[in-house]
Amino acid sequence: MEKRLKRIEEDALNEIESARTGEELEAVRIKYMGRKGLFTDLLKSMKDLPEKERPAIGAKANEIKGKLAGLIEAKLKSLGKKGSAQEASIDVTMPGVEITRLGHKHPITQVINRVNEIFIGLGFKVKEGPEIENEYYNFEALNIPLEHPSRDVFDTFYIQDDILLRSQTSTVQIRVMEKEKPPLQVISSGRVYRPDAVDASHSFMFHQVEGFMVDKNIKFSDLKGTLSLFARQMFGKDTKIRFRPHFFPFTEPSAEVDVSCIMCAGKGCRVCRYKGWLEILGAGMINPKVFEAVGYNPEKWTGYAFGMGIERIAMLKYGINDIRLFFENDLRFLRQF
Ligand code: 2U9
Repeated sequence: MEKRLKRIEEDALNEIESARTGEELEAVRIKYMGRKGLFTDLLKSMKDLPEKERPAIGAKANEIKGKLAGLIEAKLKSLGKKGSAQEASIDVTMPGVEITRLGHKHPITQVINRVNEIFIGLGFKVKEGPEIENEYYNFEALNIPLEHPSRDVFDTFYIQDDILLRSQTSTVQIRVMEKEKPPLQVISSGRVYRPDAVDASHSFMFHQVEGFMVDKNIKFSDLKGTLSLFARQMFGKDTKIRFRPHFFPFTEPSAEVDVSCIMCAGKGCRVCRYKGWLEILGAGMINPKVFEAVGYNPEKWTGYAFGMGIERIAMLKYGINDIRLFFENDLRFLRQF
């Protein structure tokens, strides 16, 4: 009986040792320790032993059984760890997971990129600047006097006395002019902030693109040619532009610029309120006072500047009637662009 027990132990140890999977180990466990396993057989046949030998053999059999059960459990654990490591590794023969829904750029970013692309094609450089600014860059350097209504707390977000959220991207233009010498052609875009009551056409934050060119002998006709080319590339080759006199402190003379309606080509429709024209930007010749602020000689240098609201361009281009849709992060809206 002792010999039989010894052999069972040796066989079981060998089989545990050579088992490679959890299933193989389970098979070993059932073979030796299951209800109809070899240990059960052995214990059953103890009734044939002389009574005085039974306790010692029984104890030995239970000891071996316990040892084997411990070994099987330990091996199962180590196999489990290896198994998960294998699962984590990549099976290059598996078919790939199809990506059915790709993300894409926000419509505002798409419009900014398109505007940049057009002006880059005309030799402009793209520059960025801070959204938190001071009064000098947001107002003074741009010839916006202290009494101007835009400097009021109702029209600008002040953080502290002289610290504010920029209300226009012209701040970037001033910073570039201060650092670099003409000739310059610069375009800059980004968020601007104004404490407007939010409704379908106003937001406390929106995006602007502004551009300027400074060189010798830059004329209003250069501005007209540049904006006409921009409008045709942005809205279609038959787009016309017109200039209406206006006032901005930072440009003189200044104008508001309209494009022929991109919906009805100027015939008149609901979008253009039957005028045939859509106002899309402001522009003008840079005021000599701005040149003086950045240390350029206004007798030597001339230049034009323009600015536009990106949301307005995107709303016209895509036929969107509520500015709030851009900022609600509703994927049903965003997926359409
Ligand atoms: C410098 C000098 C002048 C940028 C300009 C406008 C006219 C303009 C508005 C369009 C709609 C702002 O988003 S909006 O509300 N902008 O009408 N912006 S000229 O003039 C500059 C810029 C930089 C150094």
